[in-house]
Amino acid sequence: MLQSLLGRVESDPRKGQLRRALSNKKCLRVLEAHSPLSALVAEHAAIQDDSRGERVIYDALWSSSLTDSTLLGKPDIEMINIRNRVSNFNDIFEVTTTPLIVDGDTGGKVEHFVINVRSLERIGVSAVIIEDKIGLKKNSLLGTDVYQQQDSIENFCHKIRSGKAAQVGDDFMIIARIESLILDAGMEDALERADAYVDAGADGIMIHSRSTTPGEVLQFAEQFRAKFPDVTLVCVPTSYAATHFSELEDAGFNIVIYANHMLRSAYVAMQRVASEILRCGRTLEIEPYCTKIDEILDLIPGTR
Ligand code: SPV
Ligand code: MG
Repeated sequence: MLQSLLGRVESDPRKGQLRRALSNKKCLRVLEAHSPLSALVAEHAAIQDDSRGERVIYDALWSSSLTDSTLLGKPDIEMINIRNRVSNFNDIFEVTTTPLIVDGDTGGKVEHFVINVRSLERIGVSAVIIEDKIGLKKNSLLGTDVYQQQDSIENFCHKIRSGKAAQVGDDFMIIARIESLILDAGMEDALERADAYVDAGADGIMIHSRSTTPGEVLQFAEQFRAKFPDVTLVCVPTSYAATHFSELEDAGFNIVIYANHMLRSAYVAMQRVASEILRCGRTLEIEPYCTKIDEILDLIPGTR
């Protein structure tokens, strides 16, 4: 029984691809995908960067709690939990080969988290990121405008340790997300938590910020790197959007997540089209904002 479970977990090549990419590249680019179609768009996006002499692609996909919830018309309060999202992950896996990093919210109850770790690992997810909050989770970018509570270091370390003990193979990663800067608990608190979470077995640290400038995450990266030269460091530059990838890469980040941009961009297009059809009384005017019918019919193999 255990043998067959181990066989299934270890036979999925996608899962280990994230660790391989991390050992081959200084820093990975990760794009949010909320559906198989958005995942396909992300997987096919590529540019030639002559200044770096490389073909630039997204190395992994991010399944965001914010966009998965928003897509279903629900608030980002951990109501659409990991188990509700698994079928979406599977649908994405059916049509792509890019590794997936899952936003695991707070990880929930430890007893639930350990089961979810195994489920994610079994279906081929490469990593889960859990944030150190408890109680009713609200989106981090709301900061202190809403009531949000940070977990104790002790509790969160227990969750990390339990998750690591639950996974079957070596490839799956559990990344601990620190919310100290989001909740104005300060840099010292963030660094103390990073120490403790790495010590508890976290495979990486995500430092989140809602500042519109990168100063605090760059400061965190400098101090973290001095102590942990090799531990995976992750950031999500949604609010400090003017900061270039190369600046974060040079600061020592290993994963940069563009966390919600596929859904936000699709939403703008849908709003425009919905109101313009009403305004114009026909669809001719919005054609330039739509994929051509021939293109959509050719997009997915097997449609014709
Ligand atoms: C998400 O994408 O759901 C995240 C990142 O958790 S943030 O929205 O910035 O909290
Ligand atoms: Mg989230």
